[in-house]
Amino acid sequence: MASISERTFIAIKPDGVQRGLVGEIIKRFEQKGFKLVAMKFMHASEDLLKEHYIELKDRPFYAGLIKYMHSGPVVAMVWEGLNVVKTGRVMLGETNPTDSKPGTIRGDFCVQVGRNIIHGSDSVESAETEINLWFTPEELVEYTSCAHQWI
Ligand code: DAT
Ligand code: MG
Repeated sequence: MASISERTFIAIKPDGVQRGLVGEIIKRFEQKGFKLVAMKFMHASEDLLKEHYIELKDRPFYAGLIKYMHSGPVVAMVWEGLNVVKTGRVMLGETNPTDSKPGTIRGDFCVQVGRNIIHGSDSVESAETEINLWFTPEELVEYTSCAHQWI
């Protein structure tokens, strides 16, 4: 059943940070009506990134993907709201920016799959796994958004 407290893990990748897209990306999630639950700016360790992308470990691009993700700081976030996992993926666009429609984050701001600026969980289950991997329970901030009743 759809839950208003569904959560997803979103990360702005090193190219998104370096290209000055942090504010633009956060703005889109705020304006859509999702609630920010956690956020940290960090240089992720290779171990963390390898675990995060463990399901892709046998793909030919895995090593390059880890190197890219480790090449600079990222912004790791948890966003909450009704259908946030699915809607978040729609907001991101397709994995390959070539297939991403204008209006999506990847459709608007990037051109190639190996530099696609943002990560978003692809299911409620993977969101839970990723949130637990990137954040401690104490880092998930509890508060009531004053916009909640209007959204
Ligand atoms: P997504 O990030 O849309 O969930 P994914 O989980 O299949 O896509 O892959 C994770 C990341 O790996 C993706 O954002 C970019 C990179 N990637 C995927 N397919 C690739 C490919 N064919 N060549 C290079 N990088 C690829
Ligand atoms: Mg994925």
